[in-house]
Amino acid sequence: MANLTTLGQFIIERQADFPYAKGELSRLLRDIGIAAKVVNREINKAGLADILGEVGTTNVQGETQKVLDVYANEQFIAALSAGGECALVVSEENEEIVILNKDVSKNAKYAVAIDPLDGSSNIDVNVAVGTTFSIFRRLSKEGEANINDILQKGTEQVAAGYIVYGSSTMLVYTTGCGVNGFTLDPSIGEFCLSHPDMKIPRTGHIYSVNEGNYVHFPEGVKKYIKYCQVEDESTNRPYTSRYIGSMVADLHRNLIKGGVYIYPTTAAAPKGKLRLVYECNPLAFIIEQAGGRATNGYQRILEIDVKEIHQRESIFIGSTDMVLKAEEFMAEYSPLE
Ligand code: P6P
Repeated sequence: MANLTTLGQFIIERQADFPYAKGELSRLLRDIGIAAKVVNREINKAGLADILGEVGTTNVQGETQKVLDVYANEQFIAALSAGGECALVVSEENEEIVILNKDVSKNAKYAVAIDPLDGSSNIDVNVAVGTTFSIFRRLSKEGEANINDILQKGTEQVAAGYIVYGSSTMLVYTTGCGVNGFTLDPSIGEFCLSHPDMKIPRTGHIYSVNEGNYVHFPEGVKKYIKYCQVEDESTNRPYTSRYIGSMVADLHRNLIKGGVYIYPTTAAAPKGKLRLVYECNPLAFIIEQAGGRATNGYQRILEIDVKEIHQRESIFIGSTDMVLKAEEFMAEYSPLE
């Protein structure tokens, strides 16, 4: 137990990272950690507790809602509401913004965007899933929070992170002063610092993309995929293809080993599939803080104008040199009109 640093201890020790906050952001991050432990418990027994399968509803994305999607959403919103530091939540599972209980949150400083359970179609087949979260200081000073509190560019995030429910459950977050990873120790029910100051390798040999959509990809993506597959010892190619249909898990592996994840435009997703506010922006903040790069093939993700809460965006994210190489192919073969 000697050198164990829990998430709570770490947040307090790093309080100086965000001097403007008097502990509210610390409490908000701890609230998210609490919800993550509750969701983790349910995910780990999903096969037993009859919480697999679908609830027969669809979310705003038209995606079938899994029992655990809905459960996770309820847990995160409940924890944020009870904590009193968050005034407003945007969630993949809710069409509209959720104004949290006004009596408690009227003085709350923050707004949170969340994908409570990304990759949930993998739950029934026991593949890793994830949660992503993005935290902004609210712009509305008094009274009720409103949508403008969350329609802010990714550069305005004060904190962001993800939880990956895999072979172990990890919470990885940044407040703009580097990236730190915490592994849940179920025996004590605490997230413990396991990956201090995470840095993504500048290059790697893993590319993550759904090649089943190849025929619908922009020409630049097709050319980049072929580049990844060419034999060239000097650049450690051919690369390895790793894509498990759960972005948080793919991104986490690439963060540790080096690699690039690409979800470009496709016929089915002409603006890309992933959502800017609660998927692309938080993961872009993390990857940039870890020394990587995140764009839509042309523009830095964090600088993209946010016009609506469920806005979709293409994403090229991971090791800087790999994202830059993909952007070279996009510039040459799929230039912006
Ligand atoms: P496809 C999960 O639904 C998700 O949002 C990401 O986690 C994942 O990488 C991607 O979509 C999978 O989408 O179209 O390749 O099945």
